[in-house]
Amino acid sequence: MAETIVAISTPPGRGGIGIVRLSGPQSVPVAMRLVRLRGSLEHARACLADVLEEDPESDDTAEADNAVDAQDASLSREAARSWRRMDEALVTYFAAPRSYTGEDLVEIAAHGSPVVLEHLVRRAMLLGAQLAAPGEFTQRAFLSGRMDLTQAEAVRDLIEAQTLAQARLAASQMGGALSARVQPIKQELLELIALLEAGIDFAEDDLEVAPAEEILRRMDAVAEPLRTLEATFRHGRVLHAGLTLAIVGRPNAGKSSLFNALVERDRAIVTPIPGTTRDLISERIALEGIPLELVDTAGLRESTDVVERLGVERSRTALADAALVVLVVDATAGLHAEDRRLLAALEQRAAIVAWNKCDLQPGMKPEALPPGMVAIATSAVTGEGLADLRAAIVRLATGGAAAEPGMLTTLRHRQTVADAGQAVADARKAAEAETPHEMVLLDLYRALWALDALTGQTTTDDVLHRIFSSFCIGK
Ligand SMILES: Nc1nc2c(ncn2[C@@H]2O[C@H](COP(=O)(O)OP(=O)(O)OP(=O)(O)O)[C@@H](O)[C@H]2O)c(=O)[nH]1
Ligand SMILES: [Mg+2]
Repeated sequence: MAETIVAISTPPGRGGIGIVRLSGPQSVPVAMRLVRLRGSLEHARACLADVLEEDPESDDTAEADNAVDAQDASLSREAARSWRRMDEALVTYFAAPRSYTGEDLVEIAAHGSPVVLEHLVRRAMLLGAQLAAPGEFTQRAFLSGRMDLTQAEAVRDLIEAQTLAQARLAASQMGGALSARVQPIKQELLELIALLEAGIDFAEDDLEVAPAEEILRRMDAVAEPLRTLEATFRHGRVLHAGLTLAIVGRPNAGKSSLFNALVERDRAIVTPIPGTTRDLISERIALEGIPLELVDTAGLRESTDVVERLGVERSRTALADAALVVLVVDATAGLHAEDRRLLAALEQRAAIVAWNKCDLQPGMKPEALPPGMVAIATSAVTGEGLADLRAAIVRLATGGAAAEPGMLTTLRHRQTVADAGQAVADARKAAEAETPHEMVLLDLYRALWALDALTGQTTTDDVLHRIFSSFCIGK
């Protein structure tokens, strides 16, 4: 039988309310010894209760009856003891299988005092409950079939979301958006497999179950949506994980001014003196829900000043590390040799040129830039071009792909879909070469296995462990 687990499900520290959660067959008997209900326990109904502390003065202090299988017996023993009330709580009971974990589940919402909550957990453990591992409640929900693996991952993503768009993305995945997208693809694949299997069964009778073109067409009907799904990773990944954007350029170009405009507060020092910024300054912002770590850097130039030289070194590291780059050029000065060097280095990277101080050079067009490099005339002072700059950053981050339901958000997702796509491509090649269908089927089963790994039907234990151990305790 499954162990009964217990954990504090609210964040560490003090708060208005703190919740201890129990799940497993012994949840109710254990909970009934932690609290005294003032009403009766009903499914999905909150019930007021007193949190109990055993009175140390009392004679009967033994915790001998750890096994709390006979609820009535233990309750009558309880009655003989003397108790002190240490808190009031709301107790909610969810009967299996209609609970988060699919098991009997009890939530005790006491006041958020770590002392009280830890006391409850300690007592539950003395009564035979096990301390829950990180993510164990959700893992049980997955194992009991309450949710598939993509939905379980989405629970973690929702908790960790930093922007509303991330939360929405996680919520739609939690609702099964990704699984719903995979389902019809899997159905097509299963039908194709069934067709080929039938062909093998009838092979002796010399019956063609389906013409070769029909089989190829059906393979394409699986491969095509897989490709489309894989392409959603481009946007899904940045929405899920965010990106770093470095603002670089020559001293005095207006990097810190643009940085302040983008973070919408006066964060970095701005002066007319070149070499004002010495160290890296970073701030998190969200553009259309995409979390961005913005890094303002020291202006790039040769310097004899030790501090400035160290700052410039850091700028170069930040420039190398960033996923996106905004190169700020002072429009009144035009392209400098240093700018040209930077442009050449940025040619293969995701970069935008901010042709800044355009308020001082009205009507001035950015100088000839490498083909494909996006340039935007901006003014950190008047705000001109900033909306365009934000839009260009979003386009650069997402590759222009729109957000859609059921996007792939993690490398694990991408890998399984890519594996499935590759297996179907192999099957197609084999079919074209008129390989016996037994061999073609091996590739198709590989594709099926990969799709099942995405939703968790065939996921190995170590992968499951990796996923659930990234959760917090109590979830
Ligand atoms: N007119 C005008 N002035 C600007 C604009 N952007 C920045 N400036 C001015 O240019 C000067 C330098 O701006 P900063 O933002 O400190 O430039 P920086 O690139 O961070 O400079 P360093 O930190 O020295 O590398 C300040 O006096 C700003 O007010 C702009 O778009 N228009
Ligand atoms: Mg600066």
